[in-house]
Amino acid sequence: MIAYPLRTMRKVQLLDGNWDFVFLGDGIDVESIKPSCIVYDDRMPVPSAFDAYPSYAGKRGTAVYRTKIEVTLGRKSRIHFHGLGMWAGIYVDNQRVGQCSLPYTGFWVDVPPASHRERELVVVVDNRWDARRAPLQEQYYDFYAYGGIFRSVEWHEVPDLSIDRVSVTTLDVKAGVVAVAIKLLGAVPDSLDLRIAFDAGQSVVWKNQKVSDDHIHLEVKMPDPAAWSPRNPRLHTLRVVAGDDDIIERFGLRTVEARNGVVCINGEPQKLLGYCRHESHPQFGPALPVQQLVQDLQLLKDLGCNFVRGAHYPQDQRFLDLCDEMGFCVFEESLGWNNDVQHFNNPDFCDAQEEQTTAMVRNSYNHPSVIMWGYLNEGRSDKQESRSLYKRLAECIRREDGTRLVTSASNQPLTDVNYDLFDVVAVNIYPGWYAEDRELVRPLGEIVPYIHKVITHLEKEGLQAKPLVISEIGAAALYGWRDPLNAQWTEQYQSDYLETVCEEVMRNPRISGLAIWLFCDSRTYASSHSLMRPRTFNNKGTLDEYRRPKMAYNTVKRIFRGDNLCGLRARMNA
Ligand code: ADA
Repeated sequence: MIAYPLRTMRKVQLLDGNWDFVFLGDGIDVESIKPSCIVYDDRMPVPSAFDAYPSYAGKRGTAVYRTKIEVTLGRKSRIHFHGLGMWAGIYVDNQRVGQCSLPYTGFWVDVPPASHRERELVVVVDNRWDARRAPLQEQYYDFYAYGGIFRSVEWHEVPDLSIDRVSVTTLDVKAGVVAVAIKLLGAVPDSLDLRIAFDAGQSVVWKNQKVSDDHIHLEVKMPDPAAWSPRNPRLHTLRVVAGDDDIIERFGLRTVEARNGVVCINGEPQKLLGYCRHESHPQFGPALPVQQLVQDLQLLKDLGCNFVRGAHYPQDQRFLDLCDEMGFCVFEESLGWNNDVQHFNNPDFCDAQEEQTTAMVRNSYNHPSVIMWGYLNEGRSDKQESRSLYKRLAECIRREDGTRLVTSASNQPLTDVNYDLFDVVAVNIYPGWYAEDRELVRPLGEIVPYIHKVITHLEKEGLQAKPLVISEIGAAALYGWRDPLNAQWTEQYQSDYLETVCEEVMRNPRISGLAIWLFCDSRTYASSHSLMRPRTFNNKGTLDEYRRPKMAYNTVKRIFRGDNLCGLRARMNA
């Protein structure tokens, strides 16, 4: 397994490696494909975004990946896809066994047993725009919509009764009391004996546990509890054995709450300082090797960050494991970008939003690093028509998880009609970049007054008890571009811009958090939508796409590493 949870009793084969591959082009009806008729003419690694590879760069159409695997005779199987894009149909031995229309989302596909040992897995992926087939992704979104099997694939052989997932919820940090919800699959009995062990310790038998709605719920006091916090990210494991199956989950003991406008972890105020980050590399697209994930987090640590906003889709579970270990706080969100009334009124879009948001929360539930859920980045939340979907998604998250903060990054900070639905007000603002006064050279003077204007508006709306996170703010700089004007696009302007922003955030206790747009330059659309995006990259990275630091790197680092908590403590205790 590439990430938690682990399994030790079932046979699991990691299918990463080189698969057969063919790109079929743009003329195919994916529903009429017969896997047995496909001729493969290339090889492609899994994971990969095929269109990040030079031979397929910029191509939109249908591509097919194929591999073969030897399994145990007579065993049921489940395939775990950790995430792909934009749409996929999945076939085993020429039979369609599943499909996925939720880019970047981890999901499972059930495979019936067969009377032969060798099984053929074919994944038909399609990266064409199609509002029905893949309603969550649109061409105008400001990040490149790749196609392919972006994340790992695992083949699990499962017994008749298996453990689907286990969710661990902190009830008491000091005493180490947790609620454990075990979700079963398959031949589920009315009651069941379980074995449970924390941190690879002695296992305890829980006899005859009642199953209701495929779940067993326990409240457990664990031995030797240690709290998780960003400064001291202590982790625990929990192993559950049910029949012939087991699962090892990793979790952290911690609480998250919003108190007097401040985000608190275990009752301690936090100033969240960090970046928005795309899963992006010019050579791999969103299929990043673990080495890159670690390097990105090391760079963020060096910058003095404790906060990452995973823009704008469900995160790689390996990345979240690393965030758990390294003490980052994460804002994870489902896929959306500037969606408008035509989306809010489209049942396919709304259902897919709910499906993806539910899957995101379930997949990431046990990561202590995730402290905040979001959705519909920059949707038209100034319009009344947005309310029903915004409300539906907030309710769906709270139904799945009542322990974390709910928000949505808004670019309508003065007119948003949905603030009442959130625990945290998150605003995306670009004063001094998309400047009010288009005649000014270096409009840095717009930044602080605009931040104050937003704060005054929130006070007027009676929202002072909700923490305020600036979930995006930033300026683009072309790597290496220095110029006597020091105007927009220069490294100097970006550095001066982020200096102004960071200093205001550090000195202002009303601001609970900052996620600068953007960690590193990231590939965006290649069509004429990109006329504001030189090189077809979003260039607001503090590092370029190869993670080379721009001038702003040291500026942000100097400021983030200063002290910022005094004001917050006073505010929290007010
Ligand atoms: C928005 C959006 C980002 C990016 C940014 C920008 O706030 O959420 O994805 O497009 O603007 O660079 O303008």
